Amino acid sequence: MASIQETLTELVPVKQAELVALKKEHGHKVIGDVTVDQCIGGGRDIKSLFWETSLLDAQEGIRFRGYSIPELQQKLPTFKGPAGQGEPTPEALVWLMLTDTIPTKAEADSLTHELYKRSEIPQHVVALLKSLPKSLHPMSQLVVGLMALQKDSKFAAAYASGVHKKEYWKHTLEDILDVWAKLPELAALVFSNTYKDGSVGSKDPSLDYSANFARRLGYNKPEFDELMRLYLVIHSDHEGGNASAHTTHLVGSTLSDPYLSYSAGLNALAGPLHGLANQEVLGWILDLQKKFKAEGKPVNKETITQFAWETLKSGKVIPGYGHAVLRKTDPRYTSQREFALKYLPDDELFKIVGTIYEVVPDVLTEHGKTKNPYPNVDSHSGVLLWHYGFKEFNYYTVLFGVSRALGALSQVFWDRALGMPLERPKSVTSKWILEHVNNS
Ligand code: CMX
Repeated sequence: MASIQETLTELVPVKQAELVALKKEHGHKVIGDVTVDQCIGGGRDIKSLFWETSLLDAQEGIRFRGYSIPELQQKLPTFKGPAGQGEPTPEALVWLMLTDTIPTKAEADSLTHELYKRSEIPQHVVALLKSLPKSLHPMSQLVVGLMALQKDSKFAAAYASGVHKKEYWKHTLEDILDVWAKLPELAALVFSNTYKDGSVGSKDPSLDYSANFARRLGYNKPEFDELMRLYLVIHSDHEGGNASAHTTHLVGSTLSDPYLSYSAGLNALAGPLHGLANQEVLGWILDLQKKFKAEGKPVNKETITQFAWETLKSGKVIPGYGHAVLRKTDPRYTSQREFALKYLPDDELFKIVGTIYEVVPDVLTEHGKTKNPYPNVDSHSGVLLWHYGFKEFNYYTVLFGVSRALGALSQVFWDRALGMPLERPKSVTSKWILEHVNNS
């Protein structure tokens, strides 16, 4: 069986030739226009990014290399065996995102083994993380740790020694495998430093990426391992325009190595309109529960509606709802709901999430601003973690950060393999816009 490195060595020239042909035959054709609204409105829907690993449809949601989440659940290998014996593993998804092919169980397992081998964290990084104040947000701690790991970047070393540009992708792949391998370790250290005594649980070579991450965090329950697999799969990639993926791609386009590129992506993920919504949702649910308990009222459709309006009237967003691209319920929300129905149907917070879903879309529609009143991925993840006793919700975005690396860096691999150029779109001033529209 070919390793991931051997598989990609065969594939890279094929994909390079395909891209050359695409450019030669279709390079001059128009795929979109840009309006003034789009220019000053965050570039919504402007087709100007090249992203191979996934594609987002506004109605249908995300597809990874053409496969929807339910299709991944039917086709990708699991920890126990072939597809269908539980949640797919993130390693299997990574193989798919990198190679455009559904892996066999043996191929997915070889990637598990490859990552396990590379997972050690150097002592200087452990010491650095221990020196950080517990009050530093876990996302900031994760970024500090990843930046410190950059000392060992194989791409940066190869570049400094003058390697030919045709070889960039090989060194990039080395870094990417290292980053994927070490991120759960870093994340577990951040968790323990922030909430525990600095020590992490032990890992086991017979387990997969997700179960080992769970053990490092102190969780030892097969059901929680399944949740971790689902979580890491569904948060991994959401095409190229989201802030964390785009930032990673942009920074990578300067030939910053994968450590530098993904640290930048993590900083984008840490914003409340993006990945921080993961923690904000749980805070919002707990606040509403606390408020109505204190007032002696039940949490039901009426009180949730009241709380949602209070949030909107105080000039805040309802976290976990809305999306820049999606115009329907996020299938990542649906897959988490199905997990909850299977494993925790009677959980109190899960039921509240369900009731929120029954009322908030109507509230947001009546409010009249939000283009998409439906839930996104972040509206469900927190209650699943909470159910298993994972209550440190300031940390939740770190889990998102471990997952998003899988998609964003799979694309960085192809950016280097396909020789993608420095990203440099054109900006214009308001004066330029006025002159342009008046003269056209
Ligand atoms: N609650 C209240 N208002 C909302 C809203 C929400 N959940 N979602 C959008 N709006 C508002 C916007 O703030 C905007 O208001 P202004 O015109 O006053 O600026 C208006 O509706 C139009 O926004 P939009 O075009 O529908 O949405 P955007 O593409 O600008 O923003 C997003 C998308 C996700 C940032 C926004 O829906 C939001 O803030 N949601 C809550 C935060 C959240 O859940 N983020 C996580 C997204 C998923 C992820 O990246 O992890």
